[in-house]
Amino acid sequence: MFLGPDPGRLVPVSPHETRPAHTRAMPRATAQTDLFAPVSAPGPRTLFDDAQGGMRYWPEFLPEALAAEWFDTLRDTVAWEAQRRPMYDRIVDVPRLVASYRFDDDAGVPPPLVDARDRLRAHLRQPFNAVGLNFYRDGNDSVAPHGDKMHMLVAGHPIALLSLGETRRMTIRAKEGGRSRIDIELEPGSLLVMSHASQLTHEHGIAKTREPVGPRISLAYRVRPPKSAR
Ligand SMILES: O=C(O)CCC(=O)C(=O)O
Repeated sequence: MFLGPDPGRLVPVSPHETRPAHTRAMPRATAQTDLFAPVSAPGPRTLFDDAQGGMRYWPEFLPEALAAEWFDTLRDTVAWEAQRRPMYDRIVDVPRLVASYRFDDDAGVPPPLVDARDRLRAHLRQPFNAVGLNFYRDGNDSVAPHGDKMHMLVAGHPIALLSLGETRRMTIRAKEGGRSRIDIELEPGSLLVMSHASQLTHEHGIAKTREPVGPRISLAYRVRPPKSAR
């Protein structure tokens, strides 16, 4: 359910939509969206719906002080990697730092990632077993529009994105049907949940910005297939 006015600055945009965001009706949740039913935090706001829950946003999933503490700890303790990847005929820098962990056991995993996993497992009732981290150092860092690689996800389980540090804008676009667009400001302590199905129908990305913006860390929790199955 989405109730305006919009304190989280959620800005759904469609080529045919002229009404202010807070006056627009949003799709009703289906019975199946109870899969994502919260047990604690208020909300969520529905960005769009599908048979597996669509995309939903909880602006204050984590207390502010805890989000700030986790940001500092992860910035200082994670072994961040600067990656390079082929693009056309060149090798280019991935425009952010990355890291990842699997929860086969919790040894060597920074405690905030285990705490966040446990909160998300309880909140969403999903068996998250892996987390990918992104560190956007400033407005020059970004992630190109994409959907997650389906063969690296267990079907039916959502992806949960926790945001720490500075707010950055994510743009979500439908792949077909007019490429309608949603811009959402991912605030510190917020949670964005994307259904498995939505990775086929929509792309999400964070563009570079010229606005002065400090660092942000995102934690993307997923249900990955067993390693032997890859
Ligand atoms: O930083 C974010 O919130 C998005 C990260 C993302 O799209 C990804 O890890 O695939």
